[in-house]
Amino acid sequence: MNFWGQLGLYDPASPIQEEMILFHDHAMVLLLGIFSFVCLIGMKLLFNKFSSRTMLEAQTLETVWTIIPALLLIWLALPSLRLLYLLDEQNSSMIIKSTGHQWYWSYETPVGNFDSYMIPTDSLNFGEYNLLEVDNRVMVPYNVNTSVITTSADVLHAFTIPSVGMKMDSVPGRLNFMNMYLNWPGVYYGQCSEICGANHSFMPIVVEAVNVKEF
Ligand SMILES: [Cu+2]
Repeated sequence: MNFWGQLGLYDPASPIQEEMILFHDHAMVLLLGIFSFVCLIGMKLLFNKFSSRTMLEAQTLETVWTIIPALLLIWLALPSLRLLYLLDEQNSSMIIKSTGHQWYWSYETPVGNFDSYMIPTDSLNFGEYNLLEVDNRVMVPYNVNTSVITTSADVLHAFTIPSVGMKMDSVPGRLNFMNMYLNWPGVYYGQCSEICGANHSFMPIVVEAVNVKEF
């Protein structure tokens, strides 16, 4: 949890999510910079008496206001491309397959196959999260490169874990891949992120990262 409560991004639990937060901050510098500049110019326009009725062209000014934004866009695009290719990186020692169903997830892992249903509110234990706990968590070793493959058995779903920086569509008849590398032991929560029907809100994802020896 950050200073703003739960308004901002989650604390990162994987190198990819750390990179995404850095890129978010990088883009925010540009965004706030342009916003402040436009505000400043707007104020200047309001409070001066200049007139340019007779001005027909200004070559230098046009060159400057074309080249500077172009450079700013490159400054934004290069780290964005770097992050895009980092997301595609695959060198996994383990593969987990998750299949979306209406309305639960099923998993195929090296240690067994199982279904994972949400625990209804009236059967929660003290301290558990409402609408986020499942009966069978996915166990994954931390500090190990894992691939998650996702697909769907019926309609579109989306496999998402915000603190790990994962979000990918689960599409019937297709396999989508993403690398997952967890920095620390812990329990990471996510939810289906593609409207898939009446109980879309009730098919959470829970990944538990454990030491590779326990695993
Ligand atoms: Cu859904």
